[in-house]
Amino acid sequence: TIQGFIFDLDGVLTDTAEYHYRAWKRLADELGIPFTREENEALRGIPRRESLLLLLKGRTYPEAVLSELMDRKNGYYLEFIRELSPRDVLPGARELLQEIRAAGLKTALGSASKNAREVIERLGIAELFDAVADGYSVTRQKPAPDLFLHAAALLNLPPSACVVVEDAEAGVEAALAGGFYVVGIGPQERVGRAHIVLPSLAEARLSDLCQQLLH
Ligand code: B16
Ligand code: MG
Repeated sequence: TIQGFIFDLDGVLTDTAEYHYRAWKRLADELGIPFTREENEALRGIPRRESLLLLLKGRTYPEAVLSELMDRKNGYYLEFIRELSPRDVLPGARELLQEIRAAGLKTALGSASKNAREVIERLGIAELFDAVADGYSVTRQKPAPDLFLHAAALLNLPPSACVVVEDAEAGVEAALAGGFYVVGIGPQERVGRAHIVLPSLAEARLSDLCQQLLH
């Protein structure tokens, strides 16, 4: 039986991908590296350092420069997310979180972002989580299952009793590798390996999800 839900943040509960894009774009412009919205899609769910390396397209820099570039991008990102408010929670997300808690099940965040706590505070949904696993929680990133296993451990639940909700291919793979039920948010080409695929959380109801996952 299902006793907990672990939610990815960017792309599932809110669309911070747009702000990540604008911040990376600004950095890329400063470096004279072409970077499009389409290329940004490849950074979905990918941690900061790996994202930078993808953006650099094989250009190499000393470690100290890489650190400075990551800090610079994060500074731009922090400027953008200052504008986040409860209106930026994606349709259906808050309602589903509330429904899960009202049913007596547990909720956790499972995000690769080091800014995850700040984002959920600004969205006004921080108090809807029993636990937070973020970019500081584990070393091995998605598609390794570590982040979700950490979140499940914080909830005191085995993976087999938890559902992971993810929008990124690497996140779906991470959840499958950990032995979780997986709900994929987005196109079949990206999250088709999940047990259930939905376009968004807009119509998602707890009873339907559980029924479809356990059938
Ligand atoms: P930060 P998620 C991910 O969030 C984003 O999708 C990805 O674009 C970003 O690079 C990553 O977090 C790290 O974010 O730079 O804030 O630590 O989808 O795992 O919630
Ligand atoms: Mg995501």
